Amino acid sequence: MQFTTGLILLTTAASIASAWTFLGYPDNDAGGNVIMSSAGNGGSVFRCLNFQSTFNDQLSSFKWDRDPEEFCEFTIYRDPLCLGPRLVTSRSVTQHTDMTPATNNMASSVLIHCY
Ligand SMILES: [Ca+2]
Repeated sequence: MQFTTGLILLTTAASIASAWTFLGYPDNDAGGNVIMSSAGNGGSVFRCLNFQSTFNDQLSSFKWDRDPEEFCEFTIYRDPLCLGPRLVTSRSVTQHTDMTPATNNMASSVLIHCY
């Protein structure tokens, strides 16, 4: 009986695609081709993602999703290597947002932190 329950739990866990996903777009309302796509499995993560040089200073909107059971946050930075001013940061489970006029076309990197 306990063995069967364990199998069901494993199957359920495997069906969860990712603990978090971040998608970046060059236009508002998730418009244009994706310029940043990253996902991870949670646990302890401290990962800085630089936009490719082609897409530097292009970000106009993004989609963030995370598993409600994972404690993950993201921070979008103005400069590469997750340096410089923080443009957006959140621990929300989902956030689909346009950049503000003050932060549009400025992003160079994204920090993902799960703990
Ligand atoms: Ca843009």
